[in-house]
Amino acid sequence: MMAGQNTRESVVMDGALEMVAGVFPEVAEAMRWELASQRGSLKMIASENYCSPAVMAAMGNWLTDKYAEGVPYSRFYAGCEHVDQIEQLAVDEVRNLFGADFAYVQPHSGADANLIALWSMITHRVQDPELERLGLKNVMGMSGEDYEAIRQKMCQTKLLGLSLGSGGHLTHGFRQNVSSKFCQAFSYDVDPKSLMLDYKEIERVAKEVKPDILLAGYSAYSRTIDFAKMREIADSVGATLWGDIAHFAGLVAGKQLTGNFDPVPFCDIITSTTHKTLRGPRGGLILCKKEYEEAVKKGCPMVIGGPLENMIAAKAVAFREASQPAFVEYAKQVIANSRAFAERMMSRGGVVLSGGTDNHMAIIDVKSSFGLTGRQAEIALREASITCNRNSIPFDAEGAWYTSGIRLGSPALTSRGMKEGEMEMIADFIFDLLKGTKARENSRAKADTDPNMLREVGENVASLLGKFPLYPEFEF
Ligand code: DSN
Repeated sequence: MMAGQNTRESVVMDGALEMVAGVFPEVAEAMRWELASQRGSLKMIASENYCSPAVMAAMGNWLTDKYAEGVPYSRFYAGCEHVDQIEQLAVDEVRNLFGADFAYVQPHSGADANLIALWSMITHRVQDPELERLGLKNVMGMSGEDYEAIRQKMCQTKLLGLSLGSGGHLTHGFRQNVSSKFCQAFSYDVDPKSLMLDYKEIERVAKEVKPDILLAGYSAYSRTIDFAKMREIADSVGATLWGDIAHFAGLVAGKQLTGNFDPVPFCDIITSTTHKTLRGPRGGLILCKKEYEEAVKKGCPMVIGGPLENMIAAKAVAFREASQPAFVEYAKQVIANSRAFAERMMSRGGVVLSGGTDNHMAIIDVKSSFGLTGRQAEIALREASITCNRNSIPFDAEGAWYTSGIRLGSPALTSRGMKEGEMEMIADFIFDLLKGTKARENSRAKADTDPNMLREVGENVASLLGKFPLYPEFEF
């Protein structure tokens, strides 16, 4: 579809903006600017993507007006026939997509999904056997003392996950996140030399900690996870295995992570977002083995007040899109693009953590490559319309605010149609720009880029973007 045509998508979205403008013009104006900004920059935030106009249309409509606490065909409100149908379609589609026993599509975000999953696992391991011992069906009939004893025991549950510094997520037991407040959180690190997961070390830590729950997943790590090995480690200490696939769900759905790297056959419970490599609306998702179904299904009211059926409709559309053969090609290209970028960056002398990538992201140590903090690099790149995020690297001396690294992802650029050649060009843009940027004395935030370099890279970025229009269906 060429830009400039009066497309169906254009009519719908432009009409929507006009309606918004009729009520609150400044909001509509900012929405138009945001589109212009996304069109006019290279989006390399590894956790972002572009969903389809069909996904957008499914989330912005009257479905938002329906309350539907409960699960399909078992709700606390009347009039749920149609949202029941939509939610069930989403559940069936995603179960088929991943080959999971059970799917729960209500979490509003990955963090919600993680909270629900964590409490479900704790419930399954501690509360359920205790209830059985007491001959009770649920906590309703329990004495206060019994409940307090169970609660205390639940809070002693041990969770072992990848540390935040090594690329784990806040919700994996970080001390300032609620996940570390209702259980005991422990962590393992990547190997200090290779900066990769070291399964022998994970096993050693697991034997020492004896976790009830072993977590495999990351937010900033550029390699794959061997889930078969993680299962072995979990089994060796009797732990439940939790996979957080928020970042790479699209690579699993797109059949690029198979065999030992496919989390589904090995994990008891899997959490994800739906908007990263999976290219759906913002939201969360849980997949699990049959035995966790009853606990997970109580995500509302355990964590969430009520499902957002408009977002669930959009998830259903995205799951259907991810089930198409074209999505396999997409996922394959995401990895090929990430590799092409990392290899080119390294060939120029940039330091890419762990010496490359096997997934959708590469993390550059900008401190040792360019003498910059992540914050300085992030700001300099944005000046040239390259959007990425600073990220701490393992054992980072610059801390989590300034950082020594930047994380660069290929999912959004791949959605825009870019291939290996473009990714190599982009690696050159980034290398040249950061090489031409000097940190200001005594500042970890400010830096100055050679104006000629900034202009040249900015022009090159604009020229490249011109060949890959974003949302050409929208003629505004
Ligand atoms: N904020 C997401 C990311 O950027 O990886 C994780 O929640």
